[in-house]
Parts: sequence; structure tokens; C-alpha cells
Amino acid sequence: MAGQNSCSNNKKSKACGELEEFDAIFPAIVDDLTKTGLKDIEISDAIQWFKKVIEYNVPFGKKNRGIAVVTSYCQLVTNPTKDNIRRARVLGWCVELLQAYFLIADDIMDSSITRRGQPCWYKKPNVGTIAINDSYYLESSIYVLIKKYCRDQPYYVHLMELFHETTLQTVIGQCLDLTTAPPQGNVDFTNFTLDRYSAIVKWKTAFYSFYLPVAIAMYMAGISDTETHANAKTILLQMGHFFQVQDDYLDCYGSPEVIGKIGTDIQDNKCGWLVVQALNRVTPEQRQILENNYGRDDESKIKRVKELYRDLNLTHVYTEYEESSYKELKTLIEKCSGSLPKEVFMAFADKIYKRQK
Ligand code: DMA
Ligand code: MG
Ligand code: MG
Ligand code: MG
Repeated sequence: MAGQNSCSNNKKSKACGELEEFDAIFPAIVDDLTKTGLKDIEISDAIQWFKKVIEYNVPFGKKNRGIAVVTSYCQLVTNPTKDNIRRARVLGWCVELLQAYFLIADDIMDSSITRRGQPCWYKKPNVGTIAINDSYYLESSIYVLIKKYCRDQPYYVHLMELFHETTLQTVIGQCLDLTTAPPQGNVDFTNFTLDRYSAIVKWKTAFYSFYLPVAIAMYMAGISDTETHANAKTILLQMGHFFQVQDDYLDCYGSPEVIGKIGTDIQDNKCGWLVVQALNRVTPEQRQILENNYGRDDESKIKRVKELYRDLNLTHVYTEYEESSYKELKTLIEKCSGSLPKEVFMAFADKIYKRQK
């Protein structure tokens, strides 16, 4: 029976999905983070503000990352206790807090308009640059929760180090992403290589979106040896690469109503998957067209880039890539799972393969 003391990771309990159980503890998380501060008149105005920050920015995503902590944990441990399942859910929300922290900042840096079907937080009239401080708040709140729920656990230090290291990795990735995309009009494709692309997506996306949730579950389950972690990382980083290729594809071809955000990669001059593929296929004339039109916030220039993508048949290139990379991923799972159940990886892979959002 799925309920407070079980997680819905197996086929039998699929009807009552983990998502509902996961969402059900969100109000308690908000309480944990705000209850004491709201009673302190000196800071209660700030905490009231932060309550809005959490409620606007944290709960409305797909929550694949947060839920992966819980489902992975339940696949690694037989008969998990009610308390440990709750811990896994709390740590899942910690991953969602980390994600919300990065997204608030990412939307400012990428000049995005919408996120998860609503205006980006910094775009709200009464928010603006206060969003920068709000992002720091969300990051800090992760450690409040880890301390409250896991301080007495043997894996506490592993968790602290893991969150700190993963944050640094993501910050490094965002730096690569942003500095490879010089500001408007300075188009220079010399760094737009597949190697640079792979580095950007590994650091900005794969560590925090794929390795982090599974690594948390592994530490909770008492699995901390470097070899098992290295093997899991190999699989999960490849999955993360695939996921960011999808994100880049959807930035151009996804519909905003479905993906909840309006793409900005072309005008932001990003070293995304589509432009790297295009550069590998262009004639010298087409390269000139790209140089004249990429990286400018101008509707007609964006349209010209998209026409070039169409001439190069990039949607077909993507479909082929999606098929072949899924096969490669399955082979890698067979090869590298070691002592870990393959289901941990397959369940995650099947959630993202052929996604529309
Ligand atoms: C996202 O890259 C990376 C982080 C760390 C948020 P992105 O800018 O392509 O993401 P999105 O398309 O969601 O803005
Ligand atoms: Mg972005
Ligand atoms: Mg970005
Ligand atoms: Mg994107």
C-alpha cells in the first residue's frame, strides 16, 4: 500500500504516484523554513517575503529531480522506514530548492521572460533585483533542512559536502555557458565546438540534475564507496548530457505553453546544441548568414537563424540523435551499473526520453 510509510516506485503502486506524496509534505517544508522567523517581530517582514519566494519559485516544476531521490532510495533499500522515506522526501525538496535557486539567477542572466508558465520571478514588478538576494535565501534554506532532518545521521557530512560540491560544479558550468556567449553583436563561433558544448552541459546541468539526486539516495542507503559512485556518475552524466540536448532543442522547437518558458538561446548567443550542429554542416555562405543573425535580440534575425536550421534539417538530426543516444545510454547502464539495481537508472531515463517539456 502506498502511503506515508512506503514509496511509490514499483509498478504495483504506480496508481498512487510518488508525486502526490512528495507534494503533500511541501507545506511542512515551508513551515520548517518560516515558522520560527515569522514569530520574531524583528525579522518577520523578511520571512513573510521569503515565504512568498518559496511558494512562487519552488513547487511548480516537474519535480523529476526531487522525486528521483525518493524513488532511487526505495530501490536501494528493502523495507525503508517511515522516517527515512520522509527524510528522502525532504532531501528531494532540497534538490528542488537548489534548482529554484539556480533558475532565479539563470533567468536574470539569460534575460528570460517566463518560467514554469508564469513570469520569471525577477520580472515581477515588485521584485526586480531583489530576486538576487532571494536566490541566496533559497540556497541557504537547503542547509536548514539538512540540519533539521539529518544531523544525527551517519551520512550528514557526505550530504553537506555533496551539496556544496554540486553547487560549485553548477556555478562553474554557468560561468562556461555565459562566457562562451559574449554579449549581443559580438558573435564569434571559434569556441562553439562539440567539446566545449559537452563541458558546458556536464557542469551546468548533469551534476546537479542527475548525479545529485541518485548520490543522495546512495549515501542515505549507506553506499559511499568511490567506485560505486564513479560508476553511477558515468551513467548519470551521460543522461544529463542527453537531457540538456533536449532542453536546447525545446528552446527553439518546444511550444511555450507546454514547456512553460519562452526560448532565448539564439538571441542570447548561446553555445547550444542546435548551433553547434549547424556549424558542423554549413557552407561558407550559410556560416556568414549565421554570423550576421545569431546573438541579436531582433525577431527577424531570430527567424533567419531558424530558417537556416530548417534548411539544414536539424529536427531530423535531433530525432536521430535521440534514438541513438537512448540506445547508448542503455548499453552504458548494462555496463556500469555494477552492484546498483539497473532500475534506478532506467526509471530516470524513461522519464526524460521523448519528453515534450
Ligand atoms: C540551465 O541552463 C542551467 C541551470 C544551472 C539553471 P538553461 O539556461 O538552458 O536552462 P533554461 O532553458 O531552463 O533556462
Ligand atoms: Mg536559461
Ligand atoms: Mg542559462
Ligand atoms: Mg535552456
